[in-house]
Amino acid sequence: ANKLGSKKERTLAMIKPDAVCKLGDILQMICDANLIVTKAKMTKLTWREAADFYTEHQTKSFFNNLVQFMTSGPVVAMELLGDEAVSVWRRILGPTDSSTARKEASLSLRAQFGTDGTRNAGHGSDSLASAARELEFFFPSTAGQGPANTASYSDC
Ligand code: RTP
Ligand code: MG
Repeated sequence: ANKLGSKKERTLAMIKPDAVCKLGDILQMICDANLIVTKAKMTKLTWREAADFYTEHQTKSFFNNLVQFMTSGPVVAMELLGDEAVSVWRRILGPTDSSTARKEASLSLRAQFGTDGTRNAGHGSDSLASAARELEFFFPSTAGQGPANTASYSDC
């Protein structure tokens, strides 16, 4: 924790295929929440990659629908950095089911851009441990990655 008692964290945010066209609005929400984008990548997941990413859900009834959806178009994966980034980004996303999200007072990302319980616009790591695994999934660490991307923000 820093002197204000807050914790800088990194989390993996993913814009799912149904919301990639809303990237501009979503970046604004990230910015408004005082999170910064330190890595970003657009990619189309293969069936195997999506199944591997969501391996904890492989026995769930919705698993096939989920993988089908996640491979239906490109996704945008981002590393977000900020105070309590894991929970802050989850709060921006809102409830898993977009219909539930729309019943809440706050206009979350899923309330605005999601459709239902599966097509729900975004993903966020649910813990620091998940964040470490999911960041490694999209942004594998290699030797000599160069200077931290955060440095550039002071010139921006
Ligand atoms: P995520 O992992 O994508 O950030 O979402 P989450 O933590 O809010 O929800 P989780 O339980 O981890 O579920 C992962 C994703 O599976 C799809 N899903 N479909 N009943 C359903 O049809 C159902 N339940 C979950 C959603 O895309 C959910 O985000
Ligand atoms: Mg989850």
